[in-house]
Amino acid sequence: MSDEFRSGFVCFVGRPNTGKSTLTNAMVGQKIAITSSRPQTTRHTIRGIVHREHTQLILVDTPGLHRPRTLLGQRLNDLVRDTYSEVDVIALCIPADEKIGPGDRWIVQQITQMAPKTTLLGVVTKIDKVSRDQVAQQLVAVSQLLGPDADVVPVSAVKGEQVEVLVDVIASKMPEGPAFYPDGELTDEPEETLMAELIREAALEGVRDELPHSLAVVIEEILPRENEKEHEAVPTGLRSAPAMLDVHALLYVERPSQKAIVIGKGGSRLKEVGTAARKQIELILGTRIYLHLHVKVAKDWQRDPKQLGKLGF
Ligand SMILES: Nc1nc2c(ncn2[C@@H]2O[C@H](COP(=O)(O)OP(=O)(O)OP(=O)(O)O)[C@@H](O)[C@H]2O)c(=O)[nH]1
Ligand SMILES: [Mg+2]
Repeated sequence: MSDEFRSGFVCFVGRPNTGKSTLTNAMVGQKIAITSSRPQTTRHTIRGIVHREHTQLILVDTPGLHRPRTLLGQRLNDLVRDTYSEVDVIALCIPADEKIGPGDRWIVQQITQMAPKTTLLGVVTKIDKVSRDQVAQQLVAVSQLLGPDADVVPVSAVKGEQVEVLVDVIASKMPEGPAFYPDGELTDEPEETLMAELIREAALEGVRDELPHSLAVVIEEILPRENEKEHEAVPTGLRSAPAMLDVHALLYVERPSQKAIVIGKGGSRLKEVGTAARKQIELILGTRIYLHLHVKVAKDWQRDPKQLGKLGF
């Protein structure tokens, strides 16, 4: 391979819960996208940047594709389709432990229709969950799905297996060109969005049924603590920041019964969510924060165009 610098965009697509965001984080080397065992965790495209000596890859993590049941679902599908035309490589993620189904075939059909010229790559995710034989079988199945021209790479983002191989394979498909982002920049997510997402991730933990889909988080206000001393500033994390921030966030749910669940008995669950989210935010941003969480009902917001607009969809 030549010494030329290569750079470009790759988007990870796939059904919900196939490990796209976990893989994005593993390749970037830091958590920038939230993950959960509930399907449809990711709700906007998230850019993660991978820096290597001769390469810069911009990863675009996308919401899982599925048959939409709400206006939110439709909007998310449209969002993913918009990314097809903007990337050099489309990487379709299929877990090693699930059979290829109509959902995967539908995605491949969409991609070949919308972006017939874009390089398509198969990624078999979660290989730590099955035997080597099963991985081999899934590689064959994905190869058959995508056709003979597509490379297929097996990875485990959780175990870190084959992650660098995937970086190399994607890099080899990128055009020659300069870096798009300065060294060390890992994402272009605004801090406010990161905070809101980490709060939503903490709130997703342990809730069931429809509730995960009904949750949305909005940061209302971020205020630096006035009487904190200058020299107490924490010099770590993504960016330098004041010693302490007061963060006011609103958690939206769709029904009063959900509000009660999220708050918990005597506010106990909300307190747990606040503690978990605060730790994550402090770790990633390197700033001490005080979280003020409030829960509000926005009736059926997933189906309501006006409310969706207010929540940024
Ligand atoms: N064992 C194992 N689990 C994994 C791996 N990658 C992801 N997972 C798990 O799979 C679940 C879904 O992971 P996500 O990364 O949130 O999946 P996603 O494709 O981004 O999901 P959506 O955003 O909903 O489309 C989580 O519980 C992850 O911990 C892996 O390599 N091995
Ligand atoms: Mg995701």
